[in-house]
Amino acid sequence: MTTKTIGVYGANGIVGRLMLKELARLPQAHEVKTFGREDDKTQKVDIAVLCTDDAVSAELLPIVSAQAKFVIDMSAKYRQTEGVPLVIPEVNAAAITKDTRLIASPNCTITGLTMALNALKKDYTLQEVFFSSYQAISGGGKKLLEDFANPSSNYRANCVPVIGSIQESGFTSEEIKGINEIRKILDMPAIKVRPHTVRVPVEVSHSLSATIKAKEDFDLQKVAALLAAHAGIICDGKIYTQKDIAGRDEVFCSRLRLDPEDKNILYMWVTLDNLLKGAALNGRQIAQYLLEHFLND
Ligand code: 2RA
Repeated sequence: MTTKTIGVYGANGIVGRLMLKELARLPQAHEVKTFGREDDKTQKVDIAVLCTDDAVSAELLPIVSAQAKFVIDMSAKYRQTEGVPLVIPEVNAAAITKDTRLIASPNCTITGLTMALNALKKDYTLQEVFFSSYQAISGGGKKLLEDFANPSSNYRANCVPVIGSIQESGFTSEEIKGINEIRKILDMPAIKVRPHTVRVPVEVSHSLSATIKAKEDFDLQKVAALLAAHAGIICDGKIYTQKDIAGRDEVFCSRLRLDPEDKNILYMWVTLDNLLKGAALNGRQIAQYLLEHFLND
């Protein structure tokens, strides 16, 4: 493969910095250019990676897409746009076709749970998933981390059950993203998703407690085997906390158990590094897929 050019926009943010580290892990070295606010963004690149917020991604997209063969957007801006694949490579890389130009990377909150559901979906008819999230401060970006550093921050020694903005329905924007993104990635528009999202005083890594209902009764051994066999998931009987796995690439599924009265209801605890598999690592894996399948000359 000839050397390709990858442009990273927003390289000074939390995800942007990690993206540069991730791109350095590609199996083949490529030229990586960084673009700050003031830089000329009309240079040609093979892949543009937008590590920017929704508003900046919207501003940049028309400019960079005129110069780039592919654009990977890490923001939420285009995740629900018709025709834009929302991709976790271990789950639905095939949603990227030769005609795709823009790919969205999902919300860190649901990435791990969606991978677990994908593993289970192979053998079970999934109907419903309830989850409560325990989300790290770093998910809220640099500003929230700065706020958290302040001893009087409301996020210190506290759990805050509002992430994003509260909508007319009473759900937050974060919860609505969770419903829509799980459905889109798994291509299961009818699955019921019942979310509750909470910010906890942890700097890195998100956890979710999930309760999953299938049409069939679950077999716990089979569930553990399906999860362990799925690319990117560790399920080995140990219990994983946010502190244990910060800095790790994988999604960790633990505390598997069945409801004592209804064997078609499974409980689990899902933990992942929100900045890695929840963001920069997932974006790098999308770039790697593009390089291997569409830019491999
Ligand atoms: C959060 N999931 O943790 C969001 C960030 N993308 O705030």
